[in-house]
Amino acid sequence: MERVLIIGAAGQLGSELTQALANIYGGDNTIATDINPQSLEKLDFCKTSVLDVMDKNAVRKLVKEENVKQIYHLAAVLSATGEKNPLFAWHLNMESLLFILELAKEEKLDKIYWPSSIAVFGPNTPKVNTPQYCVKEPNTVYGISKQAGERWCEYYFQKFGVDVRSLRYPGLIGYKSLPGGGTTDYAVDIYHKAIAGEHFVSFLSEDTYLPMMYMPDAIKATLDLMHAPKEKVLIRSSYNLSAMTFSPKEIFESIKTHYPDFTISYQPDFRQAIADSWPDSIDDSKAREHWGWKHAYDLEKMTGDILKHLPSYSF
Ligand code: AKB
Repeated sequence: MERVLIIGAAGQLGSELTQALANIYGGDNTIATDINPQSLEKLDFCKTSVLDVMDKNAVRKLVKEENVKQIYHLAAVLSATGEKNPLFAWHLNMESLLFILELAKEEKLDKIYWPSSIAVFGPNTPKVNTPQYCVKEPNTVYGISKQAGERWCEYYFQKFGVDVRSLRYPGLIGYKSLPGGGTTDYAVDIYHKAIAGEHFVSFLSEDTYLPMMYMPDAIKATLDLMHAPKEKVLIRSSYNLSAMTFSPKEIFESIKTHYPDFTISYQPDFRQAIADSWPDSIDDSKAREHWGWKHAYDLEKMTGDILKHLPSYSF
């Protein structure tokens, strides 16, 4: 079995993807790394190591010593956090990707996974059913770094044959980790407030529609893409990916059917402008055509599943 390295394994996507990878490759062949030692404790089903992706020597050493063949590079500063420290976000998001791509080239690694985002789109992008190919003028540092990252991925594939694969995730919603500094993370927090019996204050207005996806679908899409035969992966920048779209009002209403006393109010802040620059919905027909992508969860099904599991989930 190939050795798989996950960088940023304890994050929102990482913790669930790491479990799925360990199920496939085995705990001994799955190496979960994160900069935060404590956060690795919950990943005791596989090998773990504290790692700062900016420490190039340490990453290279680990890859060589452990005979790593695939890297899932998930460490990144997300949209809302990025706006608070743009230069740091650019530095971390870009430098780390370029280094991993170089390492993949030098060490002839088998495959690299790197997540992109709907943040690559901007205010001049068509908002509804946003196509794979269209104007992209992102106006957040996170979006700019993802757009540049996509170009670098395609470049390394075309010039050096690095087998790098990527998805433009919509907002990801899971109950196994806490919100992580993203604009779409209100849709994670809202479930926690509902089960705690608290009032929810939304930082987006009631009618702000954003593309969203439940974590099991995101994990499935990632693994489907990574396991697709090379010749089926025809887009080497990043694939549009979609499951559902809803507004804060609609997710609130879906929760209210289970928690009738739940209440919400709206106080848009700086994240409203970020959300307004992103699409309402995404056309992911290329992913469906090329490697058979199909989602399973809509809003109602996701809410039912989260409210069934979150109350007894321990962090
Ligand atoms: C964010 O909100 O920053 C992320 C994303 C859409 O990439 N969840």
